Amino acid sequence: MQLIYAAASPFARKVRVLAAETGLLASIEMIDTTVLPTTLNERVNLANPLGKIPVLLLDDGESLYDSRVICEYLDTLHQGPKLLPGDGERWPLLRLAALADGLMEAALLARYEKAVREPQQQSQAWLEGQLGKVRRALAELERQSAQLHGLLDLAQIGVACALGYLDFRFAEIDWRAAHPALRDFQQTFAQRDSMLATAPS
Ligand code: 99T
Repeated sequence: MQLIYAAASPFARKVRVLAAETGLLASIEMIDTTVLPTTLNERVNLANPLGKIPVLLLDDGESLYDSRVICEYLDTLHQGPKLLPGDGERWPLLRLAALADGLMEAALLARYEKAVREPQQQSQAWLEGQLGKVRRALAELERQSAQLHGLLDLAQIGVACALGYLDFRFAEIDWRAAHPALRDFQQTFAQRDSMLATAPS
């Protein structure tokens, strides 16, 4: 298998952390790339018509996207404890993972607004709208932080990658001050080898 990824992508980081945590890293060749909504990337477009990464290229020529699907697929390939349980815990966990993904998506749209659009095209209302989603997601993650303890699961990985993305692209947002439970969670989680090895730079 091959994973098309970018070091800056929190979505790809989720997959890379999951692969490391489940012992699958050795079976995945990592292919580093760069993507922007305004630039064609033929290799990515061929594998994913949406032109987004991560994309997992399977040995039979098929590809899998997006990060949620790839994570769920990889979770079927290892023998260890599953990161996406099949029982009653599944739905709250998936909702928490979706909240973390949504935080990343809103932050990414704000990032693109600032980094990709010309200054005269940028919309303050758009930026404020996306950052409002980030703020509300943080508040809800803080409220649900008790769910982040226990055996490793996909929600923990997603939340850690979302918070890491804020630190990477939005260092000016001091999310730790108002979210002490998330701060404590991240302080511990970010020390895992899988997180240290995938920290964006
Ligand atoms: O939107 C584009 O055309 C290119 N952007 C991407 O491919 C981003 C890279 S993060 N990935 C996604 O939006 C994937 C979202 C999808 N739902 C998933 O995989 O879960 C780049 C971050 C940065 O550079 O700051």
